[in-house]
Order: sequence, then structure tokens, then C-alpha cells
Amino acid sequence: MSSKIYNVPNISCGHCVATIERELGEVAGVAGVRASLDTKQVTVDHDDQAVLSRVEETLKEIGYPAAA
Ligand SMILES: [Cu+2]
Repeated sequence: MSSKIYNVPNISCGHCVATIERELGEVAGVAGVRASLDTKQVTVDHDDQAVLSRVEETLKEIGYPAAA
């Protein structure tokens, strides 16, 4: 199991956190998601690096793109 941390500047309230955790939780291959309002970071647990491109696409689609 590996974890990847994304900086997501658009996180502005608890609703954002809930949306991100729900939507990324549905991405195939994602083992766990934790989003933080305080740090504006999203931590994604995964077994396979290939999952991360789908995670990044999903973040864009739902309006929370990861900072470069
Ligand atoms: Cu919000």
C-alpha cells in the first residue's frame, strides 16, 4: 500500500471534503481517501500507481484540480 498526497487549493468547506472523499472513493483501485480542510490536502491510498491518473482526472472533473 502506498499513499499519494495532493494539494487541492479549491477545498473551502466541509462539503468539499465530503464530495472529494465520496467521488474518489468510487474510483477503481482507490483503497482509501482522506481530505483535509485545514491543510487543503487529499491523501489517496492505493496499491497501483496507475490508479493515480484516474484520481487526477476525477479531481479535475469534479472541480477540485490538484495543484501542480
Ligand atoms: Cu466546500
